[in-house]
Amino acid sequence: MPVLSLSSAAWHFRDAATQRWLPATVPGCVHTDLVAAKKIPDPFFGTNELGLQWIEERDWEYRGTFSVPPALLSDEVVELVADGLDTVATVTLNGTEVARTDNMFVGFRWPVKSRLRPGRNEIVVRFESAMKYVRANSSFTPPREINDPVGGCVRIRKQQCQFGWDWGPRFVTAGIWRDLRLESWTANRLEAVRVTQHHDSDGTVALSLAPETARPADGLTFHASLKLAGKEVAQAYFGRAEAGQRILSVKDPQRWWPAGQGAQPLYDLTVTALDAAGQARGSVHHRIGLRTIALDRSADQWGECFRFLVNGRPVFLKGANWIPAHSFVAGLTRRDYERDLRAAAAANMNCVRVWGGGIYEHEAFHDLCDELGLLVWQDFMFSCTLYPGDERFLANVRREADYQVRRLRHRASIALWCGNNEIPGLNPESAEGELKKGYEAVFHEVLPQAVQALDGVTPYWPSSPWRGRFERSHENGEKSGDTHFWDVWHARHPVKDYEKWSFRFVSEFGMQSYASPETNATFCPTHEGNVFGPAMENHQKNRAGNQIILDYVSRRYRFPRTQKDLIYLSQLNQAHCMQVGVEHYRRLMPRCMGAIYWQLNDCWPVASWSSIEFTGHWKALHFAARRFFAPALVTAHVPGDEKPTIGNYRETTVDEVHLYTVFDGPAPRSARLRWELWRLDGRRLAARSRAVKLVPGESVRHETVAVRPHMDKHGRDHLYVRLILESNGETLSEQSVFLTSPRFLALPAGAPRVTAKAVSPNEIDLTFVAPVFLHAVDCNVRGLHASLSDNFFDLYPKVPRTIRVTLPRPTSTKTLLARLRTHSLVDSFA
Ligand code: BMA
Repeated sequence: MPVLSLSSAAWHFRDAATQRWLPATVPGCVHTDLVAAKKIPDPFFGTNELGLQWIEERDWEYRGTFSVPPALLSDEVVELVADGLDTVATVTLNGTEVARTDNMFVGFRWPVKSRLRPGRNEIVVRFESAMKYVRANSSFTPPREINDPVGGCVRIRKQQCQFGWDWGPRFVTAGIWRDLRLESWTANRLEAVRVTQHHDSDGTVALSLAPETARPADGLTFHASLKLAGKEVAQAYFGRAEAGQRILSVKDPQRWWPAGQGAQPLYDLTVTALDAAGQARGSVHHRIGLRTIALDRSADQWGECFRFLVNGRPVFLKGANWIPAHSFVAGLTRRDYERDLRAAAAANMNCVRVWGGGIYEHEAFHDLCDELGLLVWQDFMFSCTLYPGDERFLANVRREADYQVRRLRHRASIALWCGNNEIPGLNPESAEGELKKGYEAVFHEVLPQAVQALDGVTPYWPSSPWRGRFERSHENGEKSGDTHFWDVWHARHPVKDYEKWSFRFVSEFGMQSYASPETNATFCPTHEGNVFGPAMENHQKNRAGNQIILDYVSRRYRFPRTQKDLIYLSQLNQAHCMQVGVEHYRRLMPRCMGAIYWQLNDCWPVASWSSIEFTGHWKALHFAARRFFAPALVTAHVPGDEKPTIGNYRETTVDEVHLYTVFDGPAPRSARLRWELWRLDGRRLAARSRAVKLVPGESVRHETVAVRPHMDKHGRDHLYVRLILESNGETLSEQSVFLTSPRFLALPAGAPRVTAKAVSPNEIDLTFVAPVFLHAVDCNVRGLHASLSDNFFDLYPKVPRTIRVTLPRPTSTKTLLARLRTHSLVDSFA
């Protein structure tokens, strides 16, 4: 079918109140176009955000001129297709209005043949200020939400976090944010194909195919072909009468699995509509994975389970929450998603939650999730506040849900449709009449109906968190549903409180840290880089953020020497908190079947809960995540705690260390569990090892190490326990356990000896050997844009540790060693 992309048209834009047109990019948005035209400075730099708020108050016009080839006009229908307009737009073609839109999350298709002419044409898209729209539609006033600085941004179906969030700036933009094109066809057009999989008991997978056409499909036949790695494995012709029935059958199917459970084979399905003369009337191509996904909520000994079954196998979901990859999402491509999604998979994650205050992500995002085996918990884009429920709004939501469900339902990685983020926390059930009705209508009628009618297989869950009814006590989170746990961080509870609760599934919990000095330098000149100064404060969007970081850092570490050390400690603290949470949730398996921390990525350079900085730099947390999400994990539960008594005397209730293995690999394996008790000055006091069997889905407590006698004799400030899980000489998992807060530890000073060995022009192995125990060694290779296979690791006395450094360009070992700086916890205060 002929297509004319309008991205390559000659585009200009202007403030609608002025006459001056400037060059524009489509897809794009007004902020990035203003930057490109040098009309505004870098919006992320310093406090520039504050001076750019005028942009949201203006109306903006985009004008494109393009030439229509006569062939396009010879078809019966020509449609203008807009995959995304942000947001209140009036579209005009050659001077005549085509349509008005008010939903950024819907793709549109308008017949425009009569308005086009051969040769030169002009399209104008005028965007009304979203702020004006919000004010004009003031009949609905939601109860104020903390992340809605505007008040009422929910009246418009637009990426909510553009209005500001507790990790994101306020840039209420406008623009043609996704692809825009002309498509022409005659007689009929195949629009979509609904694919339903049937996994039969003999192992065969059958696909039923339901084509959806622009006009009634009278007289059409369809051809379906399924290929794996370019080789056809099934094909068939079918008629309208067989639509929705089993069309293709795959005898020896290769199943798609989430990362860590198996491979991700993707089959190419192509369905073509043919008319009586055999002429193609449109074709749809999907890459699909053969798998079943179910949300199991059956009754069990604890209440009601909440676990995902993939191909019938229970899978513990390990992952992080995903926010928009950039403050300006317009025109993002695969490259923009690849870095962080690959990093998620590299950190042993098998899932991401697309959080409901952002956007429905780009096809490229979902391609990558399918390829990498990252299950997607897909929120609908509603978050943290109550929404209108009038007919006009509901119709708009219905259109949006229809569009998005049809767009994404075939994806191998789509595991769940979730109605919203955190709205039940605002007590919609006890809200005033209209608010309550609106809530019920959107999340218990319109959205589930769309999922049921258009997908029919993927489960729907009304909110995250949700328990099957309106209630959100921690006690009930131990029985059913999913939980967001923010006692640690927002309520400043002790980190140990993670271990207080036996939740069924935890879809949010988090701890902030500062981004690295390198990332901060991208928006802040060093002399203005004080974390409490105006530029850095503007890049800390949680009002209490700095205090809370300092609070938790001070509970665990000594007063840092420099701001760099503070940044390092904030990252160690964040990694520690998430480790405590995740390892607890994993030890609880199978009672708990998911741990999704807040948050994977950033949309600009900022202090936040992310494990990957905006620049792609991995924080200590991301390296820790790779360890605590490893399929075979050795983990310790240390019952008791150290607390100050009156007079600030330290008292501990710690007596024992309980050693567990947790395993969620696909097949059993044998391993050896070792522990060693060491004095920090280098004397080994005790050691033990035992053979263990790692069984999929099992968390097993193997050993109790009685540490109290050693604590009494040597003092807990002088001890650490080293844990190792190994198999055939390979370390599967390893960590150090302290019996007091690290700030009290008598850490020996020392630096590692480093040797380098080139493995390939772009890869160098670094081997570290330290004379003494060093905690959380941070290796920094300045300016080389290197990626490290591990970092923030412990070195044990005289035990070599090798990491691989991958460099974007060929680099000599000499250059690398010259750039390398290492420091460890002891250096942050010594
Ligand atoms: C959550 C999220 C976000 C927020 C985060 C940190 O509950 O859903 O709204 O950014 O906490 O406060």
